[in-house]
This record gives sequence, C-alpha cells and structure tokens, in this order.
Amino acid sequence: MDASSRNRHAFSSTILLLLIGRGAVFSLMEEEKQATMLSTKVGEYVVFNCPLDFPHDYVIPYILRWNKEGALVFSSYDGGLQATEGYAGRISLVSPDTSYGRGSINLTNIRESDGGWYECSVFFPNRTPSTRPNGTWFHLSVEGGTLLTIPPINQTTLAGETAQFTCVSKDKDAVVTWYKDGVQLSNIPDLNNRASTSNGSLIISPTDVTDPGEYSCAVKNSRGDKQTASAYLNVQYKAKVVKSLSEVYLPYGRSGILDCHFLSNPPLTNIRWEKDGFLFDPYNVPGVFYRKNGSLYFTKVNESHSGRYTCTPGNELGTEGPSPPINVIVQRPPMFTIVPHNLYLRKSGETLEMPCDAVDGDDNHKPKIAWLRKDSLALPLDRIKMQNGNLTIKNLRDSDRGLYQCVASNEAATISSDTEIMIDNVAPRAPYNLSATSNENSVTLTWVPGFERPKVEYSVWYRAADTPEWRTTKITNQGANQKTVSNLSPGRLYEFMVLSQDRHGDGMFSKAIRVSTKGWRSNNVSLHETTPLGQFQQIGPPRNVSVSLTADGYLVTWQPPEFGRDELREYRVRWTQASMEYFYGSAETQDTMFIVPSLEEDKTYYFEVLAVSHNDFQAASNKYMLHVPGYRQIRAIAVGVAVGIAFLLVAAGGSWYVRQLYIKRLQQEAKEEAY
Ligand SMILES: *[C@@H]1O[C@H](CO)[C@@H](O)[C@H](O)[C@H]1NC(C)=O
Ligand SMILES: *[C@@H]1O[C@H](CO)[C@@H](O)[C@H](O)[C@H]1NC(C)=O
Ligand SMILES: *[C@@H]1O[C@H](CO)[C@@H](O)[C@H](O)[C@H]1NC(C)=O
Ligand SMILES: *[C@@H]1O[C@H](CO)[C@@H](O)[C@H](O)[C@H]1NC(C)=O
Ligand SMILES: *[C@@H]1O[C@H](CO)[C@@H](O)[C@H](O)[C@H]1NC(C)=O
Ligand SMILES: *[C@@H]1O[C@H](CO)[C@@H](O)[C@H](O)[C@H]1NC(C)=O
Ligand SMILES: *[C@@H]1O[C@H](CO)[C@@H](O)[C@H](O)[C@H]1NC(C)=O
Ligand SMILES: *[C@@H]1O[C@H](CO)[C@@H](O)[C@H](O)[C@H]1NC(C)=O
Ligand SMILES: *[C@@H]1O[C@H](CO)[C@@H](O)[C@H](O)[C@H]1NC(C)=O
Ligand SMILES: CC(=O)N[C@H]1CO[C@H](CO)[C@@H](O)[C@@H]1O
Repeated sequence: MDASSRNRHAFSSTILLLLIGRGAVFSLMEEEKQATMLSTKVGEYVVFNCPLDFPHDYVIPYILRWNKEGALVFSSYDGGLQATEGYAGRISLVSPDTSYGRGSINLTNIRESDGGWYECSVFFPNRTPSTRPNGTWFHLSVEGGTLLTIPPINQTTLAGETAQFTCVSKDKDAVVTWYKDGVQLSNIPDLNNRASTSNGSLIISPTDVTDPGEYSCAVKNSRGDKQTASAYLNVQYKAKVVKSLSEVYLPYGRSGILDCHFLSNPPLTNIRWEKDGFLFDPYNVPGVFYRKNGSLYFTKVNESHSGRYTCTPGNELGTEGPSPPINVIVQRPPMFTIVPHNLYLRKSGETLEMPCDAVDGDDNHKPKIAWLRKDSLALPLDRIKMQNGNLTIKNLRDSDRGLYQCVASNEAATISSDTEIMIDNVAPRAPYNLSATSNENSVTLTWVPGFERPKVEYSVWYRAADTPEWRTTKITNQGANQKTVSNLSPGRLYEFMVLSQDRHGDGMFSKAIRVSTKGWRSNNVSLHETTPLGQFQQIGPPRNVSVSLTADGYLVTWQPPEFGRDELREYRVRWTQASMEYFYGSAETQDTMFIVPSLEEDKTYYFEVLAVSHNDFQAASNKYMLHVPGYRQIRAIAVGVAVGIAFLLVAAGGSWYVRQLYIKRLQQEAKEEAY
C-alpha cells in the first residue's frame, strides 16, 4: 500500500470513527496484512519502517511496542524508551526528520539470533478502543554463512569501572583478535595490561580516560574464513585539571589568556575561577571574559590582574577539584631602544654591524634578544659575532643576502624588527632622479630606471597631497621612462612616485616628489564636496537606494555606482536598528537588489549599500530609513522615508590598503637613507 492510499484510508476511517461518535483513533492501516521482508548481515543494522497516522496529523498520547515473535523487545511511551535484555543499546527510534515513519526503529549490531518475525503495534491509553488488533509485520532474515553470532555493541562506562565487549563466534575453535582504533591490543601495553578475553569477549577492567575508541574483533576460523565487527567505548569521568602552570606571565597593556587545562567527558558544564582565595567571576569584572573552553580572557591586562588564581572545572558528574594555584604575573612587553635600518647595502668581503637593543618595562630586567634569518637559513656561525643585541657579520658573501629579523622577547611578549642585507653586485634599484614638469591639468614625469632587467614594468602612483588615496596608472609601452598624468585639477599640490616591477612582481618605489599644477584653484570647488572620497576614489557609491515591502519581504533596490563599475566585486547590504551601533543584518550580493525576509516590528531601520571594488575600496550609499510598523498597521503603510544623511564612509578595508602602500613608501625612503 503506498503512502497516499494509506492516507486516504486513514482519512476515511477517521471520518467513519468520528461518525460513530467515539474518540477512537488508530494508527496502523494495514488491514490486509502484508509483511515486509528484510534481510541483513551480522554486525550490520536494519531499519524497520512503521508509520503512525493520526487524525488531522494531531498527535495524541500513544504507546509504541515492538514485539519479536510475541515477546516485547522495545517500547516507547511519552518520550521514555525501553529495550529488553539483548536489545538494550542496539535499538533506537529513527529520527523524525527522516522519511521513515514515526514508529520506526533502527536495530544495530545485528546478531544471528535477531532473525525472525517482528511486529509494530500502537496503543492509545486515553482512548477506546485503545488498539487495533493487528500491527505491521516484518520478517528479518540474517544472512547465514557468517562466523559471528553476537557482535560487540557500543558501551559507556565510568572511568575505573569495567567495560565488556562481546564477540561470540559460531565456531568454537575460531581465533578472536581485538583491535583498538586499528591497532592490535597486544601492541598497546597500557591497555593490554588491563584487558582480558573470555570466550572471545573483551573485558577491560578498570577502564581509563584514555580508553575511548573503536574496538573491533576479528574472528578467523581454521579454514581461513574471517569476519570483523566493531563498537565504540566511551569512558566518562568527573572534570579534572590535567596540567597546571605555577607561573603565567600576562603582557601589560595587551590582551591575555589564562588557561585552565582540564579533561572532561561528558563536556564541561561549569568552571569556577578563584583569585587570591575569592570567587573571580568574569561577569562581575570589567574587561575579563570567559572563553568557550573555560579560559579567562583579559582584554587589556594591567597590574590589577596579577594574583594567585585557581580553576575548578565541572561537568554533569562533578569535579575532581581545583587546580593548584597559578601565579599570574603582569609583565610589561619588551620595547626596542634601537633597531636596525631597513636595508644595508654592502660589498662582498665587507663587515657589517647591525644594532638592536630592547628593554622591558622593569629597569633591572632585559628581554632576550636574538637574530635570525627570515628564510630560516642558519646564520654563518664562523663569521658572526653578537654583542648584546648587535649582530656583526664579517667577510660578507652573496649568500648573506636576505631578510633578517631581530627578536626581543620576555615572558609576556615577543617583538621583532626586520632588516634586509643586499650585496652590492646583485642589488636592484628603485627608479630614481624623478623629475616633473607641470601645466594646468597634467604633469609629465621622467625618471632613470633603477635597474636593467628584462620585462620591467612601471606604474605611476599619484594623489593630491591633501588626500589619503593613491591612484595608479600603468605605463604600457615597455622601456618608456616618462609618463604624463592628465585630468588633474589646476593649482593643486600633487604627490608622485614611480613603481618598478619585474615579472616576479618584486617591486620598488622611487622617492616621492611633490609638484603643483599650474593655474588657480577654482574657489567654488572643495574636494570634499565634489566627491566624498576625493577625486581618486576608485568606485562610486550605489545610488538611489530604496526599500519597499513585497510579498517575500523587504525589497532593497539600488542603482550601480556612477563610476568604477568595472572594478565592482560585490555589494554589501547592511541594516541597523536605529540607535543601535551594531549591524542588525548584512548580506553580500552582485545583484542590484536584495530581499530581507523579515524585520522586527515597530522598529526603525537604516539601510545602506556599499559598493566594494576588487582592491577593497568601499563606497557607501546614503542611508535609507525605514520604519516597520506594528502588525495591525501593516496593511496601511506607505513604506519608508529616504533621509538625506550623507553617510559617507571610507571603510576600514580601503584605508588599510592605502596605509599599507604608504608604509611601503616610508620604508623605501628609509632604505634610500641607508644607502
Ligand atoms: C541506523 O544506525 C546505523 C548505525 O548507528 C546508522 O549508520 C544508520 O544511519 C542508522 N539509520 C537510520 C535511518 O537512522
Ligand atoms: C556507536 O558509537 C558510534 C560513535 O560514537 C556512533 O557513530 C554509532 O552510531 C553508535 N552506534 C549505535 C548503534 O549507537
Ligand atoms: C564460554 O562459553 C561456553 C559455552 O558457550 C560456556 O559454557 C562457558 O561458561 C564460557 N566461559 C566463560 C568463561 O564465560
Ligand atoms: C581556549 O581558547 C582560547 C581561544 O578562545 C585559546 O587561545 C586557548 O589556547 C584555549 N585554551 C585551551 C586550554 O585550550
Ligand atoms: C585595570 O583594568 C580594569 C579593566 O579590566 C579596570 O577596571 C581597572 O581600572 C584597571 N586598573 C588600573 C590600575 O588601570
Ligand atoms: C650596538 O650598536 C649601537 C649602534 O651602532 C652602539 O651604539 C652600541 O654601542 C653597540 N653595542 C655594543 C655592545 O657594541
Ligand atoms: C637627473 O635629472 C636631471 C633633470 O632631469 C638631469 O639633468 C640629470 O642629468 C639627471 N641625472 C641622471 C644621473 O640621470
Ligand atoms: C564653479 O566652477 C566651475 C568650473 O570649475 C564653473 O563651471 C561653475 O559655474 C562654478 N560655480 C559657481 C557657483 O561659481
Ligand atoms: C530612483 O528610483 C526610482 C524608483 O525606483 C525612480 O523612479 C527614480 O527615477 C530613480 N532616480 C534616479 C535618480 O535614478
Ligand atoms: C495474520 C494475523 O495475525 N491476523 C490476526 C489479526 O487479528 C485477529 C484478531 O486478533 C486474529 O484472529 C488474526 O489471526
């Protein structure tokens, strides 16, 4: 009988029963009994599908019973499950969100003796008649020819108690071998000492917290037939501290973590921290928070956080007690007093001394200083000398070329400073002798190539001196060392630099120069009025954002930016509740619309859309205000009022990018000085 005909049957039967006037309901519609034939193998599982139907899908209290050949094996009533001897731990109800019926069971770790007739039946204790005479019938055949009759089943024990896995074979002379997680037990001495076998079954006594895992038994008879089956062991215990440091240093002024190293199964449910003998509850201490794993997180460490701490982890079974005291010492991180230059350019054979020194906050304490190569090659021990923090390399060679790092560390923190050694004969150079001529709207730059290599490409970086954003333009014809930058405003001061790049992408910036365009700056144009990001903005904001209510939700629409569309990577739609600072929601799309399925009623929202370019510039639209009325008003609303707050944002991504470039340039200038 298929599902739909069964439902039809259920429906008409229900009508009939209602007509009779009694509240009797029933579940199993198999009037005409048809057994389901199932077959499986020892060690496998089988699902018995037993659908229960209720009138109008309204579930009333019921008792589900599964019988095997007249004897109860499993029952379920009001959430309570019971399986009889031999079936406990092997039967579970199938999750209701599968396609199986509500009364279905999953019988696992199949034994040979599981073969036979099964019946699913249901009783309604609060109704008469309380049952239908016949249930659903199943016949299970367990395929023969197997060695195993009873495979092991999953076990959960408390640490220290005994665990037993059965593994019974038909063949008396069969050899049973046990494995844990694939490793033969005899190769795990610690476990093997506590394990014994009897008639093939494995007994672990006492169990230990390290024992959980998959246990498999392999049965082999004299003819060489082999069969394996496996089950899992879970060992539970009170939460306990396993490792404790007697001293922990936290870095002053930075964030810090104080760990509690514990083991817990079942998982941790609570943790208690004490400081100097008193309860230390992060909920009552500003700037201190719990991490998910029970560790304490200090957002900004200061002296008030030093002290003697203990932690006491706990789970459902309780706790083994507190950790030994952890002495927390607040340590100021090291600070460099002298750092090496960014770049040292030397000839081979010369001697180079690179200075480096650092102090702690505490006068009488110095951090450890070490030098290393960033490419993790070893320093040439026979040619180097360390004096305090200074590193001297004698008799320089080509192989000394590379990036170096001076590292200063104490218990609280590690800081480092990078430098680079270049050996003269192979040094590349940045473009230099950059000069410029200007007129009203353009500037022509010339430079001397820094180093002659095949396929060097140049690009010009420029910006108005009073704006942060750089704009770039590539020089397309190879070998050129001149470029005219046009579309500039008259009478303004600009900054230029030239970047040379080889085909590996390694590049160097020239020194920056500043040049004014000729003519007068037009009085009525203020940079910040014309375009929000200055004229080097790379992408414009989405325009004309509006929000309207549709059947699917709140439809946010906008128009693409005026310029920079080619650069567009995606739009970000964000909405905040008025007066709240955090985003209530956000989404990314490449469409020019987005549907917000639902919003809280009787609240005011601000929507904005950001255009994000491929190089992470962002430009935000104006904000659009929307008041979502209470439910009753909803039909009458005219949605939204656009507000003219020009909310213009050079978002973090964009300014970060520019800053990186800026830093690069500063470093370059420093390098020039080092020459
Ligand atoms: C029945 O149990 C087995 C073993 O735990 C599992 O692999 C399988 O997915 C289960 N089937 C259903 C329908 O729950
Ligand atoms: C036995 O335990 C394993 C691992 O926890 C689990 O995947 C499997 O479903 C369990 N089998 C039964 C029959 O509960
Ligand atoms: C081993 O199995 C046999 C037969 O099944 C039984 O008589 C005997 O008591 C078992 N031995 C132990 C130690 O359980
Ligand atoms: C606890 O979690 C934090 C991060 O949330 C991590 O830094 C710390 O190492 C973790 N501690 C332990 C003991 O796992
Ligand atoms: C230390 O930091 C806490 C916040 O974690 C702050 O409440 C306290 O005032 C600070 N104490 C000092 C001395 O700065
Ligand atoms: C390390 O180098 C710096 C700068 O060159 C110098 O002032 C200092 O005396 C040097 N220290 C030692 C121990 O040589
Ligand atoms: C540098 O540029 C100036 C002006 O463009 C020029 O006179 C001079 O020869 C250049 N120097 C080199 C080394 O190219
Ligand atoms: C502002 O200057 C532009 C040219 O730069 C000119 O076209 C415009 O008329 C000026 N506007 C006012 C209000 O002076
Ligand atoms: C903004 O959108 C509305 C409706 O979507 C449209 O009527 C209007 O012309 C648009 N305005 C602009 C400047 O495109
Ligand atoms: C096939 C079967 O078991 N049918 C039974 C259904 O219930 C009636 C009444 O209990 C029995 O007489 C049938 O044998």
